[in-house]
Amino acid sequence: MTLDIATTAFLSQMAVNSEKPLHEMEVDEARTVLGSLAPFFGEGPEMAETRSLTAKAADGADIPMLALIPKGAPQAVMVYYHGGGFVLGDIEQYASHGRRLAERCRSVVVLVGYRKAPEHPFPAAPNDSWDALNWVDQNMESLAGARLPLMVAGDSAGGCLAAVVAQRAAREGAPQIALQVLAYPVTDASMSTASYEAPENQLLLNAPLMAWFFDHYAPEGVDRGAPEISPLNANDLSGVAPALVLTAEHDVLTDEALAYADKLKAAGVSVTAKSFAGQMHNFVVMHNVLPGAAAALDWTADQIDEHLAATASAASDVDTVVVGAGFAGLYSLHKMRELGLKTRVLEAGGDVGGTWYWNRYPGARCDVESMAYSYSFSEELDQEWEWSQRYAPQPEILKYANHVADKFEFRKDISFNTRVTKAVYDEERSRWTVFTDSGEAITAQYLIMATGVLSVVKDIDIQGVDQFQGPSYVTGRWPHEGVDFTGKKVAVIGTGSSGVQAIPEIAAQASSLTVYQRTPAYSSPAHNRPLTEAEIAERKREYPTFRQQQKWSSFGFGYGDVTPPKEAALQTSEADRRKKYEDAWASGSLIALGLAYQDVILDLDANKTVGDFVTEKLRAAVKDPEVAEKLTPKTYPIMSKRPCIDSGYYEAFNQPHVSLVSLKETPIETITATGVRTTAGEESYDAIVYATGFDAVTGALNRIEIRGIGGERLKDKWAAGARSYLGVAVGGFPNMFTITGPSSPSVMSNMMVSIEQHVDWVGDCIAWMRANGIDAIEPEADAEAAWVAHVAEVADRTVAKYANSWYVGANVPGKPREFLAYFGGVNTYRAICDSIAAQGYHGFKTHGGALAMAAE
Ligand code: NA7
Repeated sequence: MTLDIATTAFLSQMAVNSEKPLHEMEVDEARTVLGSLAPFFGEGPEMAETRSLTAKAADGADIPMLALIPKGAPQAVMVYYHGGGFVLGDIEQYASHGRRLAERCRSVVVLVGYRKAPEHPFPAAPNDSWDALNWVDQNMESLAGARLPLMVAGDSAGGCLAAVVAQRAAREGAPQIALQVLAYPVTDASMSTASYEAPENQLLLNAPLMAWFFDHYAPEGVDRGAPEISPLNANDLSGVAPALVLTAEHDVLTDEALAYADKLKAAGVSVTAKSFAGQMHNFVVMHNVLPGAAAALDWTADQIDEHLAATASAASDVDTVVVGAGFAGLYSLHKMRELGLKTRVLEAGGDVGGTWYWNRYPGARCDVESMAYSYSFSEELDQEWEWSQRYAPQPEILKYANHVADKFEFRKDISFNTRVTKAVYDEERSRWTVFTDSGEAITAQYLIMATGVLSVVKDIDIQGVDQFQGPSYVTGRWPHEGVDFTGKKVAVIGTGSSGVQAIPEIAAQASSLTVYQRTPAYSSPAHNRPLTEAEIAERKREYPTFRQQQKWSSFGFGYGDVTPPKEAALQTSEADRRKKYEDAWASGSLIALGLAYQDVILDLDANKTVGDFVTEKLRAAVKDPEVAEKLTPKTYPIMSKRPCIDSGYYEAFNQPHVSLVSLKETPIETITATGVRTTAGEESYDAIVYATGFDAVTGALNRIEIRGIGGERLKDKWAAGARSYLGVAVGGFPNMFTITGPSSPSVMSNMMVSIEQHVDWVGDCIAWMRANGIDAIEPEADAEAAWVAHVAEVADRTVAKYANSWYVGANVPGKPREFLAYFGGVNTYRAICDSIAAQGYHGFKTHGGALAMAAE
């Protein structure tokens, strides 16, 4: 026998505690014993709403029901019949299983309290089941808010009832059943299959217990072979609803369940059947003790999703689904429209803007100059839009995103407040099915993941975060209405770019500000200022040349990175070096110091000359030497973590109401109800701001259940590191394109330039596929492996390896350590991508069409 270990342990415990078998008990006693198993079913998730309902049976009796309404928009309604041999079990015992089904299958689950034997023998149970089903069908809109697909489901005896009502619905032409979900259903009361004989199947359910059930349910004189008791005996199963049939390897009911699946199939019904290895009868509901229950639930939910998607209306088919309506998503939509492809954009936020929609904290702005951090694809747009400042603040960048969306009428193809939960690739049809939290399933040939690289806020890994009674804020999810800190005592935790930008602005409002710093940042002044009309006019005049310049520069800025530095810091006199660093400092550019000399990011000694220069500057800016000392980075080379540019960051600490706590000296023990407790003691606050960063680059992709060829999950493929080809495509996930994905220049560049480069390249690739009748494209494993190795090797040449930064995933506990971007330069990367395309997409394999290659 190959029972899984959890089942073996459970049965051993039962054996130790057992008194006598159920079938030797009186009915009431057996019901009590079964009821006592409820703790093994666990609690189940919280629902949006639970409703006790009553349907009327044809004979006037009440049929109690429990409707479990999950959070989020449901995709279907499931009428569920519990197991228990028509004698035992009730809707209360099944409530936790129902809640799990409701949440995982995104369905309103209605548990039916059909009348049980022996008080109410056959046909009470199937009649009540039928009446309840019709009640739900007629009241669906009040239950689920809309007319949704209707499913019937059940386990064991409940599986029998589900099968029976599905047959009847087919016979009578209504109600329309989208799917029947049968867990080890009773389908044959003869109890004569081989499953009944096998000694290893006599677990929880056996022939004496089944006989005891049937004796109560269908006592002498009742024809147990009738299809209403033994649905396997139905003559004609054509037109019956599609079925999912799941069975346990060690269950007396397995053979009859599979025989029913086969008979349905033979009648032309679509059936998906699965036998769960190492499992026994009843396993699907025993969530607290048997991991097999979770596996069965996952399988059921996935099958339901896929089945409902397959039957979804043709209106849900498009050429391309784009996930995200930030700058990458908007430009992807534009490109797809240029190619004449029908496209849907799905966006979790309430409007366009991505990063700039969510990050509304005070001081938020981009570290790339606005005239460079903007689209280049439309000369008209370049000429008509006016930036007010060198580094425009977040509201202005968001306004720009809105302007672009209006100008190109993007919104009509975007669904807002719609989060993509899952995407599944069907290799036979070369299509993706994309599932959303609003219950929609959309199929598309191409899937463009424009999900952003800094879009998932990192879980705050500080103890006690939930305990604080006052308001707390996360920079990456700032309230739309803004926050007024006037007169408030505020704590800010985190001193990366977000903290560095927010701290001076919060300090300007708060009566007291304490900054909790784990690792000091290297920051230089942004020298932000309003743009003059002359500057704007000149840049606009130069735009055509400037945009080209950006594309072929090393960071995509187009200023300061067009010509690579030739000199080495270590071969330059100290006086010349200082002059260069002073110029870089005065320039207010994010990259000027790093690009001052060619060896700054390659050589630790050269790097130290820049680090020392910045330290000297900060010590000059900060009046209190003790505070300056704390603010001085000592544990990593400059540029190995993302540098910052600021507007008065160091100077903020000169104000008497601003203080700094070094968490290296006094770590946080916990957040408390009133404030923050470090090893030095507790401090109370009116508000806490977390500027603790993001699950960068891979976070958004890994949070979606993405399944490629053979059902492989992207997050499994990436468990040890994000493997892709060029950061834009992933082997095993055909026709999925990741805009600014891991191992592309992305965060090591001006995102706008990298976004446009990726989207243009993807557009060209799709156009090429269509011109050649190619259905699908994906990287070859060798090409992918070589690219991953190259990206690592390039990063390894730099000082980046010396820091525990988000660049290498070190900020998220458990994340694999790897450099998440290509450090070889935007220009080099563009040349590589162009060359690969010119060679007929070298390193990719294709499916379908004249040029179809190896994999066919
Ligand atoms: P960052 O750069 O990841 O900064 C997060 C900050 O929060 C950083 O100082 C972290 O210290 C600190 N942090 C994170 N977790 C903790 C805990 N548990 N305790 C104390 N301090 C913590 O995120 P940002 O939002 O500032 O910037 C992200 C990027 O957005 C930025 O680089 C730009 O590209 C735009 P640590 O350094 O990990 O010791």
